[in-house]
Amino acid sequence: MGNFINVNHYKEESLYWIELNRPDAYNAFCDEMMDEIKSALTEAEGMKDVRVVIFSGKGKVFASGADIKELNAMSPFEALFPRMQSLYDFIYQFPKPTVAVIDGYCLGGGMELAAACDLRIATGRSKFGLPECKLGVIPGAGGTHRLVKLIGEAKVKELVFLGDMMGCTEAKNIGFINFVVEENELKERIIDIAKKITEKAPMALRFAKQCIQKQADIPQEVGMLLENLSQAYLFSTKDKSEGVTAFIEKRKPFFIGE
Ligand code: CO8
Repeated sequence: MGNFINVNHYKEESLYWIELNRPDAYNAFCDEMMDEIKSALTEAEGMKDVRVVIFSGKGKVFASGADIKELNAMSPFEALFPRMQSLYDFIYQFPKPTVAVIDGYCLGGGMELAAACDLRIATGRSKFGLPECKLGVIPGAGGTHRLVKLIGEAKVKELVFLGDMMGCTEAKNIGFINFVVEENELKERIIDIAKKITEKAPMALRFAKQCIQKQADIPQEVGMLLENLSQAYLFSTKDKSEGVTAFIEKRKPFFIGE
């Protein structure tokens, strides 16, 4: 595993942790940090025994968004091919389950990164918001698209137009946060949740993720066909035989991801 400056990354059993590590800048995303996240993800993708990738933030912040100090140096041409948007697309399409663990501020690009993950866990003191229009820019890394699918047009417009932060209870009520967790139980609860994912067949999770994500963009009959084709493929996997056999034999399945 390479050593990065802006990101801590390590593997613990089948979990791969990516911790945003610029606490002095409230974990704002500088270019190097985004490159490091991409490299860490590429490493996690290649490790067969990694089953879940977990994003967290060092200190009492998840992430405060793009590094505002870099924005004035960015040209319109660079903004046309934004690193952040392409990184978050990579995260959204990532073949393994991803979980964002939020403890503290989750703003702008931080909220968009969380939206690109499959599940979100947050502490009660966390705060969420999309303050980009105060800076003269928009949430340009899935905030006007992926996030709208997740929490709806009206709520995204409210967050963008007013620029106010919302608390964790509201974020849970609108379906952005899956689990609210006490700060002192955070690590334990993350591991409990992640372990439940690791007990499932990896290929089944991968196909389920693709089917679920594509549904909103395709007609129902095409979605059903995608579901059928995915299922037919899964019926040819060793893990499907193992899962069914383990149930019949009343034991835990041992999945190998094939
Ligand atoms: N970028 C750079 N530095 C930051 C950022 C940031 N996003 N947020 C905080 N910091 C730094 C501060 O400058 C400060 O550093 P220093 O001590 O050196 O002055 C340190 O972190 C602590 O910040 P504060 O003193 O402001 O701490 P507070 O507790 O008073 O406030 C807040 C915390 C509310 C989080 C406040 O810092 C804040 O409002 N931050 C900015 C949040 C924001 O506007 N985020 C959106 C950024 S834009 C974005 O994400 C998408 C842009 C799309 C670009 C697309 C390109 C193509």
